[in-house]
Amino acid sequence: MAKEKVLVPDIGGAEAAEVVELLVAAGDTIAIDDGLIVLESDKASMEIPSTAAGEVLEVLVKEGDELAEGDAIALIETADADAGDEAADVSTKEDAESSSADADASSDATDAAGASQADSAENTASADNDGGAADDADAHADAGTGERQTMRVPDIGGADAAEVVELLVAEGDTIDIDAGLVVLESDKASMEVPASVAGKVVELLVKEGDQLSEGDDVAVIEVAAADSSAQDAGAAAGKAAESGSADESSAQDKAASADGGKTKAAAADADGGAAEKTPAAERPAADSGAVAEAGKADEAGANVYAGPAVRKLAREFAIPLGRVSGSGPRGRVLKEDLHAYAQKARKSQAGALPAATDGAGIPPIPDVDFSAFGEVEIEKRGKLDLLTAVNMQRSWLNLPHVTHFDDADITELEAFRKSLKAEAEERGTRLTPMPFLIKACAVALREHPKFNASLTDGGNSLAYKKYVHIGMAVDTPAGLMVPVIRDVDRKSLWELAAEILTLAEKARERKLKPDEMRGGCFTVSSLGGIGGNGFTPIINAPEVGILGVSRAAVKPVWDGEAFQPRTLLPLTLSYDHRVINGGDAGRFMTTLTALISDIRRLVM
Ligand code: CAO
Repeated sequence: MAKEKVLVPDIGGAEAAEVVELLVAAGDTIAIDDGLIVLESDKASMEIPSTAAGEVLEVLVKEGDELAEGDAIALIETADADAGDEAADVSTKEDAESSSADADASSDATDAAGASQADSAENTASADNDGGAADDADAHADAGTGERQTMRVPDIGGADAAEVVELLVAEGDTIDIDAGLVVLESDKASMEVPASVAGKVVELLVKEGDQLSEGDDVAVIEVAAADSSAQDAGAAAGKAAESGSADESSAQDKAASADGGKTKAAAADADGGAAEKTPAAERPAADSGAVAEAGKADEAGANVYAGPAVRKLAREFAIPLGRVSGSGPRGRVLKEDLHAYAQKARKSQAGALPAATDGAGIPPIPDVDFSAFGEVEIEKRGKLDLLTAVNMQRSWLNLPHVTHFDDADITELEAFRKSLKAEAEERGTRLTPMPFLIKACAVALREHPKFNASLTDGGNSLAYKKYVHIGMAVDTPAGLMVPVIRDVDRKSLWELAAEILTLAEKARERKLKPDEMRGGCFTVSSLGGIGGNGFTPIINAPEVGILGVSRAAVKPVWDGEAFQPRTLLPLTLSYDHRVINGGDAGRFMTTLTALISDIRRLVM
């Protein structure tokens, strides 16, 4: 068995890159090319593949370490000792030198083969000095009059293609040299394609979802007049990109043969570095300051200084990168900054909505500074209000709501109710339509037990309740409350009338006990005393139905011979379509309206 140390290959010209993720642990068995760690520089995050197969004896780095080319990552006990010591020994400790020599060979090869590419990478500043080298015909052909340049995809770490996952600029944007144009993601790395010139984006040649390969056109930039040095360098980059694939492949070949095929990553990562190598490290402070400033105003984060991994994380959690202040060098946004932002956002919502929105995958509605349009007064929302919001949104997002509309003829009910007004007063109560409606619902629920059920067992079973407890929505100054009237089917209209009054009063005075708000099977929400022709109530999950009651009105109803003035009560039934079908709802409402229209049926 031989031991082999896997080293950091060329990392695209970056002096150092941070270990942001360990992909293996001691004891793991890995194959050649399996990712060992993820490194992130200020321009790219890349998975560093293993050059050996076998068992990981030791991981020699930890998250947060800054690594440079040639640093040791892991010690592998190679599986195929028989393959010959020669191959296995290439990267052993003793041979670390030869390994870095390989890396050098690879980068030499790159330099030699793609000189203009490498030059352009390094020499934004020196382009003036060796302008002759940069000013070749290709560069000018690409730059046209010298004012426009096409930015192309550099070497993408050996991947055949990478997907455009984010556009960082739009046509018309004015950008600095080195500003990211798009973020590309292959199965091994995520990287920004930076602009090698400053200027105006006149044409964006790609869209999200496009698959790009090395040398593909990304955008056309109208070079800023003052940016002549950048222009030269950019021209060189343009040329590099054009000549890149041939040069690179020969570079890779050379490097591969030099080290027995083990420096695939190194050669690949020698990198379209052309553009990448340039400036993050060399960018003048004023320049990055400007970028940071622009970033603040830029909600989407196009001009924000952040690495691809951070951008990816921000996308996953729908965090507007433009609003996150970066605590890294030159204002770079770090992962910790995203965590801090998310935590702050959560706190500021006082535990209100996250439960409802988390996981829904729906981008949040952005905060608006309303004071920009006129005077505003900010009032903190109460706990009850926030809790209602959470419940409403959770129900709305989880339950497929359908609402069924019908009218009940309450002409007789109203006549009967009015005839009892005096008696109600004597009893010290009030008889509104509500007790009749709640009673009718109880009878209908008994007849249609599915409406008195709830999903259980992850939706695989229905729990049919043998009791009929009905919730009643009460509008209170503090927010919406839903006390529950128990065993409605067993109570008289007078008992229900009294309980409705008591519970509504308790709700308004915030004296309801938690137990008085639990265990409902169905809810009635009446806006009849307030007004409206109809509304679609949101189901109080895990219940499967809710009845909305609107304001009754006298309307002409055709009786077959003439129009008769009848008092019609608009009813709406919202139901959970996972449990209730339209036919069920129609039958339930037919029963309910028949009961309400002829209250003698309530006692049958
Ligand atoms: N059509 C016409 N008049 C109606 C009516 C209807 N559908 N429902 C009630 N009324 C009348 C009542 O009869 C009463 O008049 P009288 O005193 O002359 O009889 C008047 O309107 C006021 O009734 P009320 O609202 O005080 O009493 P209620 O029993 O009808 O309702 C309660 C009690 C607690 C449900 C109600 O006060 C309430 O809070 N409703 C709001 C519910 C709500 O906010 N739902 C929305 C939830 S989603 O945001």
